[in-house]
Parts: sequence; C-alpha cells; structure tokens
Amino acid sequence: MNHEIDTLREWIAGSDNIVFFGGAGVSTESGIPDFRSVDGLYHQQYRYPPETIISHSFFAANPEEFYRFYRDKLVVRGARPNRAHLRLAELEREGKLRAVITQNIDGLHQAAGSREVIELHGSTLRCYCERCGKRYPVETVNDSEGVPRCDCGGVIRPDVVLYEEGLDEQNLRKAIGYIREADVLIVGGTSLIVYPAAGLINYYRGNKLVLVNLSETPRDSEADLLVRGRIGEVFSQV
Ligand code: CNA
Repeated sequence: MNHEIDTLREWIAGSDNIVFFGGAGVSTESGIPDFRSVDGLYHQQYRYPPETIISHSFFAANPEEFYRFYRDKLVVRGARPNRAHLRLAELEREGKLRAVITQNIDGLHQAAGSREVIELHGSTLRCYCERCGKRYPVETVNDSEGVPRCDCGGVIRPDVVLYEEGLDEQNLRKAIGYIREADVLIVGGTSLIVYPAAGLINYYRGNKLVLVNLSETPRDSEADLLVRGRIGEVFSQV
C-alpha cells in the first residue's frame, strides 16, 4: 500500500481542486457501523431487513417500528470525527479541497470543521413535521418515545432521505458540478451500490480518480489509483 499512498500524497500536493465523495465507511472508525461490512447493520438480525425499515412506505405504515430501529441504530450518540474527517477539513482550509459530498447522515464532516458539505441523504441532526414543515430540535426525535408528533398532529421525522424517496435536486446539481470540474476525485468508504448517489462518479472527467475502500467495489477497475485500506489510516498519511 505504501506506493499507492505516495501517489495519493503527490496528487493531493499538486492540486487545489480536490473533491471528496464518501459513504458510511468514512465513519466506521468513529464507531458508527456501516450497512454492508460483516459487522454492519445488514448482518444483524431484525424482524425486517434494514432497507425495508428505512423505506418511505414502511415509515408511513409502521412508524413505531421505524422509530425503534432508528433510535437504536441510526442515531449517533457521542461519535467523534476521525482522522479522515479531520484531514479533509484541513485540506479545505488549506485551499486544496473544494467540497465533501457525502452519503452519510451523521454530521461528522461538519463536526470536524468542513464547511462545504453536500449531504445527499440528509442528516439525523435535523428534524421536521411531515405535515406542516415546522422544524424541531433533534432531541424531539432522539429522546422521545414512540412516534413524535407536532403541535399540528403531524408526524415529526428526521431530515433523512429514506429508500423510495428522491434526492434533493439542488444538492445533486451542486454535487455534479463539483465532480465535473474536479481535478482529483477521491471516493472513499462507500460500496458504490446505492443509486443514484453511486452514479455521481460518472460525471468525473479527469484522470485522477482515487478509490479508497476496505473491500472491493463494482467500480474498482475504473480507478486511476486504488487504495485498499482503512480510510482514517490512509488520510493520516497524506
Ligand atoms: P455501505 O454500503 O455500508 O458501504 C460501506 C463501504 O465502506 C463498504 O464497502 C466497506 O468495505 C467500506 N468501509 C468500511 N469501513 C471502512 C474504513 N474504515 N475504511 C475504508 N472503507 C471502509 O455504505 P454506503 O455509504 O456506500 O451506502 C450508502 C448508505 C449507507 C447511505 O444511504 C448512508 O446514509 C448509509 N449509512 C450511513 C451511515 C452514517 O451516516 N455514518 C451509517 C450507516 C449507513
């Protein structure tokens, strides 16, 4: 891996237009399980598969069960940014990195100090009433029991994109713009199988596509540089 790290270090040193696109693997070193690793959420036992529970139709039909899973597994308590989040924030401060585009919903990039963060799938740190749109502090969802309700009687929900729901178009357009213009695109900690997010790398037009991941992805053969390793460890060396 040393040779790959040297190349990545050189590419980072030589660019002021780096874009990072990441997923759940960026936060596993902060103690938040991803979905598809062996100890990820998809390998744990529930009455329904996680992708069923966190779908729009399941939420509408079984909000109690949704919230049981959500509070137990998706709400992050006490997690701190790791070396990947921190180095990315530093690269932005140094004027080298333009944006972080993330599929994560944990807010750890902002906690690390990143400013330009595009949250494709929303954030567990915000919530609102489905009916009237009123915003509520995150504790309203995280620390209540059962299904949290608004003054208007509507269900309060986290501001995350559930399966079957569309991504915010403005966010998508912005992400595509950054990727299209990027000189170096670093893609890390994502299985690259959840669409439409995974399709974003198709917009990259450069010749420095870096994939940093613990396991294989379906796009490995397209990478100009493939780094197989833990992303926090990798970013602590570049
Ligand atoms: P995923 O499908 O679970 O894939 C994660 C990938 O990261 C896998 O290929 C792992 O091999 C890899 N990985 C795990 N740990 C590391 C590490 N330390 N270094 C490098 N690679 C690692 O997750 P995706 O993000 O691709 O899938 C998209 C889903 C997962 C999005 O909708 C997210 O909202 C959702 N998710 C988010 C969080 C979070 O916010 N932290 C947690 C769990 C799931």
